[in-house]
Amino acid sequence: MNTTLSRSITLLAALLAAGTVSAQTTVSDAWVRGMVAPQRATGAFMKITSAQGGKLVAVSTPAARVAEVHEMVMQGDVMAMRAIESLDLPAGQAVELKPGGHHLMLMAIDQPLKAGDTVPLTLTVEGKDGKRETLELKVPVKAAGAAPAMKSEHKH
Ligand SMILES: [Cu+2]
Repeated sequence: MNTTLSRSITLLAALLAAGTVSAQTTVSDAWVRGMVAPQRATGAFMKITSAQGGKLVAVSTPAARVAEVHEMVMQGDVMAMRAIESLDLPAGQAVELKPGGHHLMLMAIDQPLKAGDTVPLTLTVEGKDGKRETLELKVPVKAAGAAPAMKSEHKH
């Protein structure tokens, strides 16, 4: 058995025994877009469901020096993205982070992320009661696809 996996299982068992896993929030279909040089930033996408409702307040990863929650907004005729303080997670409703919409932005990446890599991501979700829940994810990197919003354009 893979040692990292067995260590995770041991940790999970310890957490369950301690009763600290609430499983309030679940994440599915998570992926990170693979990067093409000279990119130093990319996006992470997933579906997040909070059983009781709350908000995503923080994201971090050892793979990037900066990680933010972003939204897409129209600025005049141009779609732009900007960081937001938190992302609302209505109770029992899957919130989809996807290209062209809300996403997690990973920036200042020193080591390009390529298809086949796995990126550890930590999400912090604050419940309506103010309690914070931490989700540790292992997110697969998929090949860089066509996503106009994430590409930088060079005009000559
Ligand atoms: Cu972004």
